[in-house]
Amino acid sequence: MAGLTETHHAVIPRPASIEKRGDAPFALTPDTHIVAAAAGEEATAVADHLAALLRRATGYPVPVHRGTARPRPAILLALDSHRRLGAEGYRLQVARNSVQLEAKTSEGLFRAVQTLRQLLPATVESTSTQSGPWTIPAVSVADRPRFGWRGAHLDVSRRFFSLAEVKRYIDLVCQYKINVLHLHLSDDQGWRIVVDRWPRLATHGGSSAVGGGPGGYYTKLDYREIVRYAAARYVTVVPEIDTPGHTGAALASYPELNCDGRSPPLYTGVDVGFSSLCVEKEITYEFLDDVVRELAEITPGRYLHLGGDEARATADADYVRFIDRLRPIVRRHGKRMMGWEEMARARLAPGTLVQYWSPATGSEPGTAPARRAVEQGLKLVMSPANHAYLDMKYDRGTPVGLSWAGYVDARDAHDWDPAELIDGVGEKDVAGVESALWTETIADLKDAEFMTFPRLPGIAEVGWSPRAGHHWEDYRRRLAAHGPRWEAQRVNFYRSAQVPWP
Ligand code: TNX
Repeated sequence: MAGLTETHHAVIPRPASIEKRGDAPFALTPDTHIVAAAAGEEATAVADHLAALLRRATGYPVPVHRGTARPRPAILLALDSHRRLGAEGYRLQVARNSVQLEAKTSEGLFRAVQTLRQLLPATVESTSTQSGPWTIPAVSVADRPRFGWRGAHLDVSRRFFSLAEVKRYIDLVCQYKINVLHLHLSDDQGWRIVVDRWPRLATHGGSSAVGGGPGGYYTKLDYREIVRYAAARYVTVVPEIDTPGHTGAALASYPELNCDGRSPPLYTGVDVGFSSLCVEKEITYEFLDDVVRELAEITPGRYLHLGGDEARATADADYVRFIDRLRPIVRRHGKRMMGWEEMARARLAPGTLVQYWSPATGSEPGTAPARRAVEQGLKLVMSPANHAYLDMKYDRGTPVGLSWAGYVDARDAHDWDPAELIDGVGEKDVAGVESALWTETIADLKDAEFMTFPRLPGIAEVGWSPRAGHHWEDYRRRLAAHGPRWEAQRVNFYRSAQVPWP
């Protein structure tokens, strides 16, 4: 297989197995039908999703049929419980007169659809009708992910992104089999979600942004719409309310949350580590109980992220006491906690997920929180800043971004292994990977796209593809073929000199 990958496909993440078959390609024509043989609404929804995508660029009718009748030529979606594919795995067989997608779940079918898209010409991604030919090479794919967690984090606090912008971000990242959207909903510069019991969080705390920008917030209806839109693409939303630091917007909204009873003004700078909830005050925990309850009510996913990073304005002992108080609140509302690596300083409940963000490796001091998490029997989501931070500049010339973790070019985003970075952290300790897009220097969605592409596909491949066969040379050739796909979608991507763009 290894020798073939370079020449016959440009699929990212690289499938576990993809082989060329001795058959002519399948060609989409005005007569192509989609058949949803799989019982159930969800699989039909995946078929409809594929049909909508194909109609857009081909202009063909692409009707969807339910049941087993099979008009030819057809693209067939089927659920097959006998196959050992796991929740997200799938098989995809392309022959001259049929395309078959099989999975155990509709989620697996959705992942298969993303592979199929990438086997079609790049112009299939256009939003207007293009001329074909619309051929799909005859291949046989058997695929399943290495890790169950492949997240994309988006900081909507430092900059607010509208509902439409968040949807576009979901649409772009789900093509790379990302299955988690981590929304950083609160920080010093902005609180972006309505909490009914504490309305000023949104109306005051959400009224600004970095640099004094316009701000904004999601109503509960908006948030539910994000959750629904993401779920339709098999992406789970993980909301983050950062605590006990990064809480300037909350402290500015309610004087009683401050130890001295006085609200600071809204913060519009880019410093970190100066704010803290008042650990001694009971009202802090009443506040957190309300926030966690209201957020849990509108979040179907099992995790709530409670931050915990850079709490430099909270004394060590206070930090541990704070997490001790937070733990039962999250449990009471039926969720599991997720936190940045610093949280592993405290005792955490079984099932808590710890997100590693330090660029430290091996047994460097910065890796200690990761080991503390593993010693507590917890799993890590890996977001090492020198590989997975999309707010780092690509190089000296990048017009936006930071560089505290160094420059991160396309190769850095792809050339790492989450199970080999840290001494004492192996495959079984890793839940998966996540990119992080902090937005202190990001003005708008165009900037966000520029920082996300072409790096996010590399991180997605680290999370999905088997360790064996992870080669930059092979990857960068596949990556190059995605340039035209992004052009067709009008994605503002960075033309890294490391990639042989066509
Ligand atoms: C550190 S990494 C932060 C964020 C900043 C980011 C900028 C982490 C958990 N916290 O507050 O936005 O650096 O790169």
